[in-house]
Amino acid sequence: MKVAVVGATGMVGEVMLKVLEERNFPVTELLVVASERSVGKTLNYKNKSYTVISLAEAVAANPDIAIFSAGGGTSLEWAPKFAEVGTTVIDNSSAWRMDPTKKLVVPEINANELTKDDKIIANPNCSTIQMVMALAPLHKAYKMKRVVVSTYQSVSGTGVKAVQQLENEIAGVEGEMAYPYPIGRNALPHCDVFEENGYTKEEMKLAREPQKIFNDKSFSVTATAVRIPTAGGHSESVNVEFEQDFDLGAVRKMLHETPGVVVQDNPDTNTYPMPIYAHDKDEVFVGRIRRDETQPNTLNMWIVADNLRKGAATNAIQIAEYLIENNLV
Ligand code: A2P
Ligand code: 11C
Repeated sequence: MKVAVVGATGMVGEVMLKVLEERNFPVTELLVVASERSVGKTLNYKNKSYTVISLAEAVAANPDIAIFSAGGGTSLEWAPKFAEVGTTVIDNSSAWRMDPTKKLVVPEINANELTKDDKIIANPNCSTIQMVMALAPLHKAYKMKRVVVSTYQSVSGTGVKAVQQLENEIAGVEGEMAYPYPIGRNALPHCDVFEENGYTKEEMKLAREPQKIFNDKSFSVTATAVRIPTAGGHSESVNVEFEQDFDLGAVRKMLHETPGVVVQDNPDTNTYPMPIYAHDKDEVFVGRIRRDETQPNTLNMWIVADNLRKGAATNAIQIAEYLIENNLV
């Protein structure tokens, strides 16, 4: 496969190259693509050096697959240009996610919807991916009615500038601010921009994307998204009410048997998911599994994943793997 990584110099792009390498993705030719600012720089992949090229050069090279993580604006402008020359684009930005003509895919859940005609495929938001990974088997068994989620999101979700802000604050040095307030020793109930309804864009992604992924509008999600001073890994407190009652043992068993999900749950040994465990892992970790004793058919869970991996790079690369395995590219 001739593969283009668009946004290769960015935080997600760097992890994409690492994950492609680790999974021994069938790359016959690699194109590393970034903005004009980075053209001519070099990046490493499998101990070889690659020179960064521009988007126009990459389109002209006609890759089989282009994996984008270069921001929504770049995707809106350039994904159609790749699609026109026959490239299949897997896009990690929010640009196409809610476009009714594009699929929004978590491979373990709905990759079977993909066809050869899908030339622009959207990767969901990181906090959505980890939540739906844990909810999918439970929704199938007990039918979700309503989800209340509060997130604890790492600064890496915002990008390099935010990671730098946290590091500067820890080191006690002045620097550029990515957030309107300090993030060290703080918690900001503010991820992405505010919308007219008083929710942030991140909260509305959590509300809307699951319905599209499950192709089901019979349940609702309400979210509060909070930025905390962790360097990597998003955590979520999830309260989910089902139509049907469940058995807690069966819930644990189902989660345990779900590919890509790891149950870490033993209060006796202080075992529960944490960002420091999830770091650099592709799985979604679930713990603190317990019944909400205040209302029927309701469950509480704590879900953690590496937002740059399963939340972004790994999920996108799993989509590409599915396309190849099923001759869809
Ligand atoms: P560059 O490094 O040249 O700015 P992050 O999300 O970590 O900030 O990374 C964003 C990625 O998207 C980087 O690789 C960045 O390249 C790339 N990028 C940003 N704007 C553009 C653009 N207009 N065209 C192509 N790539 C872009
Ligand atoms: C965050 N979820 O942690 C964001 C990062 O819609 O792809 C990714 C933004 C997106 O702030």
